[in-house]
Parts: sequence; C-alpha cells; structure tokens
Amino acid sequence: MTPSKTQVGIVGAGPAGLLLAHLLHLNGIDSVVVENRSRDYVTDRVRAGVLEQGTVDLMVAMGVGGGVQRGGLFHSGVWINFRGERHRIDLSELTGGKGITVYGQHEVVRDLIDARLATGRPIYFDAQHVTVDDLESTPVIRFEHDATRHELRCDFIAGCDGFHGICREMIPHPLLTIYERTYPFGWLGILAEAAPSSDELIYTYHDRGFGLFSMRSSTITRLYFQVPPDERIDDWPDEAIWDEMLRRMTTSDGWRPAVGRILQKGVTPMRSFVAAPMRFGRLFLAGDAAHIVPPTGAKGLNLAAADVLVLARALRGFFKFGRTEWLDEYSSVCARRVWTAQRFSWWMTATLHRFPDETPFDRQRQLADLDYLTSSRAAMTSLAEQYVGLPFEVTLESAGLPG
Ligand code: RFL
Ligand code: PHB
Repeated sequence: MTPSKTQVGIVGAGPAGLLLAHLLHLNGIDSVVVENRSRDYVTDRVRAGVLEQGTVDLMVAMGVGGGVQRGGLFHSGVWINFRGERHRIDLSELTGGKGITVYGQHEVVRDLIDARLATGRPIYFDAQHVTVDDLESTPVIRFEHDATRHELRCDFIAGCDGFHGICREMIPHPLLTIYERTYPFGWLGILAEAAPSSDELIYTYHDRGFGLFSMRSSTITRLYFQVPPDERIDDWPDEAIWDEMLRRMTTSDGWRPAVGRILQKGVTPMRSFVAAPMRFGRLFLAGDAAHIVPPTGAKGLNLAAADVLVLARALRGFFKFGRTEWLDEYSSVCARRVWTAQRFSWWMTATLHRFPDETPFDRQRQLADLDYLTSSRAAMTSLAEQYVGLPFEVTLESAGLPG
C-alpha cells in the first residue's frame, strides 16, 4: 500500500477535473488526478462540440488555448429552422462581437491532458476501486493502480467524476436536494464523413421532431435527431438514419445536409438534474457530478468550466490567503449560473421538440414561440446572449489568471 498526500485530490479527468488541475497548477497548488478509464477512452469519447466565448477565453488565459485557437471553428451565427424555412440569428451582431466555437470535447480533453503531463504533476488513468472517505476531517482517496493500492490524503477533494461518479453519492442523502426532470425522448447522434453543407449550426423544429446539424471539422458532420428515449441504435440501419435526417432537415429552398459514410452512431437520453448543495465538508462537486442539462442549449461542458473557475478562486483564496469565505460561498455562487443554464436548456428543449402528450394548443404555442424568436430583435438578443454564454460569476483574476 502506498500512502501519499496532496492539497487537492481530483476524481475524474473530464473537462472539469482537467481544467481544475491546470488552474491549481498555475496557482502553485498541488493536485493528483485519479481517473478510472484509460487515456484513450477519455480522449476518444465523442460528446460536446460547442464552446461558449467565455470558455475559450478561459482556456486561452490558462495557456491551454493553442489547440482551440488553431483548430476551433468560430461561428458568428446560428440557424433556427421551422415550417421548412431558415432563420439566422446573428450572434455576433447581437452580442457585441461574441460567438461560439465548435471544437470537440475530446480535443479539449486531449489538450488538457497534454498540458497536465507537461507539468509533471500526477495523473492516474485506469484507476480501479476508487473510493472517497473522511470528508469532514482529512479526506482520503483510495484506489488501485498497476496492482498497487494507493491511499491519498488530501486537504480537499474535488468530485469531477461526472453524473455516474461516486462522489455525489458520498453526501448524506438528507443533506442533498435533488431537482430532476426527464424528457420523453432522446437524441440519436451520428458522426459522418461529409463536408458540412452549412458553415453554421442548424436547430430544426419539424413535424416529425427535432433535428440538429453540427460539425467537427471541414470534413466531418455531426447530426442528431429526436427519437423515443428507449430507442435501440441497432434498429437504425445507416440508410434509415439518413432518410429520417433528410426528411426533417431539408428546407423548402432545397438546402439539405450532405450525406456521407457514418463513422459513429449512438442514442443519448435527455435529463435536467441539479444536486444542491455542491459541497459537503471538504468535498466539492463540479460539472456533471452536480448537474446535467439536456444538450439542446450546448451548456454542459461550459457549466463545468464555470464551476471550476469558481472552485479555483475558492481554493486559491484558502491556500494563498487563508480565506474560507469563498469556499463557503462556492455552492451558492455556482447555483446562479447552473439555474440560468437549466432554464435556457429546458426552454430550448421544450420549444424545439415534439412531445408525445402534447395538445394542438401546445403545438401552436411552440410555433408562436419560434415565430416570435425569429422576428423580434429582443427575443433574438435574449437567445444570443445566453447561447454565447453569460459573463462568469467571478473574474479570471480572482482565480489567479491574467484578465
Ligand atoms: P465528464 O466529462 O463526464 O467527466 C467525468 C470523468 O470522471 C470519470 N469517472 C471517474 N474517475 C474516477 N473514479 C470514478 N469512480 C469515476 N467515475 C467517473 C469519467 O470516466 C470521466 O472521465 O464530466 P465533466 O468533466 O463534468 O464534463 C461535463 C461534460 O462532459 C458534459 O457536460 C458535456 O459533454 C455535455 N454536452 C455538451 N456540453 C456543452 O457545453 N456543449 C455541447 O455542445 C454539448 N453537447 C453534451 C453534448 C453531451 C452529450 N452527451 C453525450 C451527454 C452533446 C451530447 C450528445
Ligand atoms: C454538437 O456539435 O455535438 C452539439 C452542438 C450543439 C448542441 C449539442 C451538441 O446543442
């Protein structure tokens, strides 16, 4: 058994854990990252694609923005299609020059792992039997790695282990309030070898249900459409996927997604979920470990980044200045953004999907919502400022970064 110590033990090497690890490094704070999957698994997992302006700015300020600056696709607008018609929302014009950047989550993770390895600080992949304990005294992470048992004592633990992780479960249930909503559909998503036939993302509301056109590069298209939540991907041969995609996304002016070989396909459930508070003793939850949004608003990874900025400020305050109030405020500062993003993601989802139990009234209301959204500058501005991302709750300087 190998005993060791660190200032912050980080469970999970997703965007939340890796961003936090680097923010702490920049502040001279020790950490150990413990991940139960392999390095290949975490760098190959296809998930998010849309980064808010603030997430990109954060990565650049941290010195890990080279990849996103070189390879990210900046978009100054987004399309909302319905009744077969296309409507563009000019994000940049409505938000004073801001936009979103399309850059795959696996690329973000790959860049952050490279940065972590370059610091020489520890990161364990393939850790087995990970547990956390003693959260109200001197917390400990126990795990096995390469047939050696580790006992890592920490001043604090950051639970960045995603929705299915172990950290949230360690908070005594009576202390935790869970807010949850499931949706009567999921997304069938594909990656296709096809040059994107639009430069910008397209959200489609169609009689047959929601569709989304996105991309990963100049040669790879990413597409999704709404399916029943328990749909089996094996029931969808590639030709049937393209048939359905084209039926929903082709517009009356003849625009349609370019078709190509399907490289990967899967079905994702949709959920809204918040666990509060995000702290118990010396355990702090961040990212999907504490909250999940349906992907329609493209907010999950961005929320994870915003959480760890607040957590980095709190830990820096403690280790550098002996201040505890930012640790105490962590959960309530995060909650404000979490709920704003929950509301936006729920609204995007509710407006753009067909619901099995909807009434004719509901359907007309959705169409009226979309008519208003695409014709009122005020409504477009509201969508634009939330989609590109509202300002962070704390400054970059407060987390030790150049502003
Ligand atoms: P992650 O990425 O799930 O990382 C958690 C890590 O913890 C590890 N882990 C453990 N490690 C050690 N011990 C244990 N017991 C462990 N249990 C788990 C896991 O292996 C993993 O490596 O959480 P994190 O860091 O909070 O990041 C959150 C984001 O991954 C998530 O919110 C986004 O992917 C959501 N999302 C999107 N977010 C955006 O901001 N923009 C988007 O465009 C966007 N699109 C999406 C999405 C999510 C999607 N799916 C598949 C749910 C599109 C989709 C389809
Ligand atoms: C993606 O490119 O994977 C993507 C884009 C926008 C979303 C969700 C996912 O809202």
